[in-house]
Amino acid sequence: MSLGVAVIGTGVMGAEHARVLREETPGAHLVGVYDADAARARAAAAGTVVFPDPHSLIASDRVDAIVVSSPDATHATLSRTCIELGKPVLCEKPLASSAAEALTVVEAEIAHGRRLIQVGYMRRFDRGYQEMKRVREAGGIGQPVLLHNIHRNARAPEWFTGQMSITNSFVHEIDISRWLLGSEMTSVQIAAGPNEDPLMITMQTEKGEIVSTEIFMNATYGYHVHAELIGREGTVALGPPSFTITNRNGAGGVSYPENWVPRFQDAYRRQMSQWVKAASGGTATGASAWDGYVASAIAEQVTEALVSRRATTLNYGRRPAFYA
Ligand code: ISE
Repeated sequence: MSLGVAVIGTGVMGAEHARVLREETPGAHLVGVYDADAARARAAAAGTVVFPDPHSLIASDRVDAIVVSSPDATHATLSRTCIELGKPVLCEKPLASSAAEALTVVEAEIAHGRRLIQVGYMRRFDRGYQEMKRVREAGGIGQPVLLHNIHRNARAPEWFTGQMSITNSFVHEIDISRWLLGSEMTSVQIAAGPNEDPLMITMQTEKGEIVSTEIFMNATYGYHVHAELIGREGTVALGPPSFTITNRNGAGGVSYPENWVPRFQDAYRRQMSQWVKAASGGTATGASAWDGYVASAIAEQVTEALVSRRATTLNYGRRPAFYA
């Protein structure tokens, strides 16, 4: 039986999720969408239903599962409504706008008694990151000591602040670093360039590993995400970001996309397929509500460290047995 999925919010990511559901997801079909902008909703719906509001979409008998890709501030409330109706959710990152709000989703899910939330930290489905994790787990680089992350956007709107670089962009490194290393982060230190761009964030894990992350929102040349994991016996890093190398005007090299959608297209597709399998009765494989909470809780404390410029101990509690 095909899983009926509907998408709330059809901006850049929601429109892509709707397209992936229509064209590239076996075992599921797009039932319809909701967006505050009716023209945008119609375009993403591509002939399926345009719901008049998020609540009728969630409650519809035809909708078995929901993708939440509306503005960040709405994620937690919509996720909780889906939990109340017992419907699986793929919620775009971040899970909530604050740690306290993210915790309400965790608590609602635990009270419901079944895992319904997956948070869209799609890098976990990127083949490069998966290979890095496999190599580490197989002992291929010995004991990990350092993880270098680079996260560059071509440009951000003028109103984008250092705090937003943390809650909107750096949350990816929080999640992928925990996942790659299988370690929890215990402390953070931050340095900021002019106008808080770039940021250099250094975390340390419970095992003493160092995690360095450059966040640069106006790198101009393109969207570029890179990671290198250093162990006592070797290193493993992501490969080049493009499949081809171009030579032109006396220079040669790889190409960079304008934003994250082309860079992580394959990861988004694999994330959707595996979420659909889990929502149809399989086992969840992506970031849980707990992982979403931890990313938001750390991000919140990093934004405080950005203001105080002090080295900070990170606190976010222990993983409940429900998420073991
Ligand atoms: C954006 O919101 C995303 O989620 C992208 O994955 C990230 O790389 C980018 O920096 C964010 O602004």
